Amino acid sequence: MTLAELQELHSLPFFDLLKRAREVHERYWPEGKIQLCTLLSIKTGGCSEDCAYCAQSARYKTELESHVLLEREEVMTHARAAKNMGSTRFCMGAAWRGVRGGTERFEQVLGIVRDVAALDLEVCVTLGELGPEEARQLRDAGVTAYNHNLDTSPEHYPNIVTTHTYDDRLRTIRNVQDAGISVCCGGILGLSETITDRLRLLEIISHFNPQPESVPINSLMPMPGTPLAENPQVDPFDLVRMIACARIAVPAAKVRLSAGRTRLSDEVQTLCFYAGANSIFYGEKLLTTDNPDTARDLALLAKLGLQTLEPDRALAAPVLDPSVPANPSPDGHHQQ
Ligand code: SAM
Ligand code: DTB
Ligand code: SF4
Repeated sequence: MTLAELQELHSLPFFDLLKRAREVHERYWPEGKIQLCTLLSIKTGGCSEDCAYCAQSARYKTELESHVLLEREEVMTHARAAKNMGSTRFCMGAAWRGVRGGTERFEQVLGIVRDVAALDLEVCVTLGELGPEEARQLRDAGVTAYNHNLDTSPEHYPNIVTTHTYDDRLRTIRNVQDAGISVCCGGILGLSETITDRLRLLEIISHFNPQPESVPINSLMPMPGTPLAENPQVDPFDLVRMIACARIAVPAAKVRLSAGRTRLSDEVQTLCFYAGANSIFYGEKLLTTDNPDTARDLALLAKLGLQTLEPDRALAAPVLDPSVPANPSPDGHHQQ
């Protein structure tokens, strides 16, 4: 979708936007099930990057306790617990700028991925920058999806991160797609961005070829010690509008209502589901911050009569459409 189309959508009266999003949602997701994903931080803190929202950056004095890469068995304990509580996707995050093939830590991650994949869970990892060879090795080890967020517009990105570029992020996404891994790519609301920045993000994501398999929409969790610690909470109606626009712009993707649910009422979350969100992080912790209790989530899903989605280990990156260019870059040039 173009920016102009997204702007027109976003400025519709609230109910008109919801109606449009609901129509798309029902067409693409007739069963209306919700995907449950569980997160685990396998390597926490001490990151070289300066992402202004992140408690894991080594540049900021945060209250976070860092830890090195977890042992395989410890990760497996968490993965089994996630499976037992009904999660179908296990997402592992590492506070790294990126990973290189041939290093001990990459080999360790590959071992972890193989073990988790053997549990018949969808395996998602978010390890920062990846080259083509690393992406292939992750796919061979059993990774079904790779999370790499663009977070905001290319125009606002340099105000949030200076240690890597938007193009670096796009390059990793291309490498992941070329390896045949599904891409999970979304953003954060609450980074002092404009509505145009939010819609630019959706414009770029909607032009991916293939479109991402999932689009996480995070609301900033303000982390003490980071530059954005005092940012105000996002207006819940703006969050619902963003979810609705994401549903329309990337219709076949799971739109994940991600960080920030602890600050949302059941009623606002319900509006998000109505507008097209069909995935949540499930379990009491995100990477380093809190997430709602599982009992509260299950009670809400039951109240709404929403069923949960089964795992899809065969998940492949959606087939590339040869009639459209591969990931046009934000300035209109094509990526290599
Ligand atoms: N280091 C890897 C990377 O940057 O891609 C993976 C981990 S990173 C923590 C994954 C994503 O979590 C970020 O891209 C961002 O969208 C989200 N995130 C991190 N801190 C957040 C916060 N305080 N509030 C909301 N979302 C956050
Ligand atoms: C995503 O978009 N959100 C998740 C996951 N992908 C890796 C991470 C949210 C992190 C929230 C802050 C924290 O727990 O540190
Ligand atoms: Fe590091 Fe990722 Fe946090 Fe940025 S978002 S500081 S790359 S862990």
